[in-house]
This record gives sequence, C-alpha cells and structure tokens, in this order.
Amino acid sequence: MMTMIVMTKRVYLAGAAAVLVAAIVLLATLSSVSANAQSRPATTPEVKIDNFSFGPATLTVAAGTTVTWTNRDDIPHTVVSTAHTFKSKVVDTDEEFSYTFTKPGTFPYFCSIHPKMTGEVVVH
Ligand SMILES: [Cu+2]
Repeated sequence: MMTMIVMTKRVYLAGAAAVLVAAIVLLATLSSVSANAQSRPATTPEVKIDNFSFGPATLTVAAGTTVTWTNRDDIPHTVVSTAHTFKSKVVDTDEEFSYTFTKPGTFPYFCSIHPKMTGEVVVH
C-alpha cells in the first residue's frame, strides 16, 4: 500500500516535470522568434517612442527608406534632427511622424521637449 502511494507520486512528479520542460522549450522558441523579428532593421523602418526613449536608439536603413516614428508614450514628444535635416511637429500619443532619408550618412536626432531623449538613423 505504502509503495503504491510512493510510485503514484513519482509518476505524478515525472508528469509535472515533463510539462515544465515542455513549457520552457515553448518559451525559448517564442523568445527566439521575437528576437529574430527585431534584428531585421531593413524590413521595419520604424522607431517606437515609449517611456521617454526612442527604440531602437540606432536604426540602420538603406537610402530611400521612409522611417516612421510612432509615439506610444502617454505624453507628447518631437523628433528633431540635430543638423536640422528634419523636424516633426509635436507628436501626440499614437500619432506618427515620417521622413524619407535620401542621402547616406548618420542622422542624430532628439526630442526638443525632452532633449535627453536622443537617437540616430544611419543611412547607407
Ligand atoms: Cu519627448
């Protein structure tokens, strides 16, 4: 009687461990998929503004690419080129600003409302 209870418990534990391993494998697969999606800058010429920062801080695109900044923060921001190449109006929550980069170079920019917010677009 006692051994049966112990064995049942072991079987249960083995089942729980298998479920746990399956969950970990699934999570690892999911996170590697999303990591791959983020490492393709050419297909996503988009900068997300959130929590007082530009993401990605450095975006690399080919000449002729239109980059879109989207404000996902709950306060307004701007996108202003340090060299005055481009300058957005105030971008409110969920609004966008787009600029087409025609020439190669490095284009640093900042938010004129919060100058500590900086980013750059590298065009090649
Ligand atoms: Cu700002």
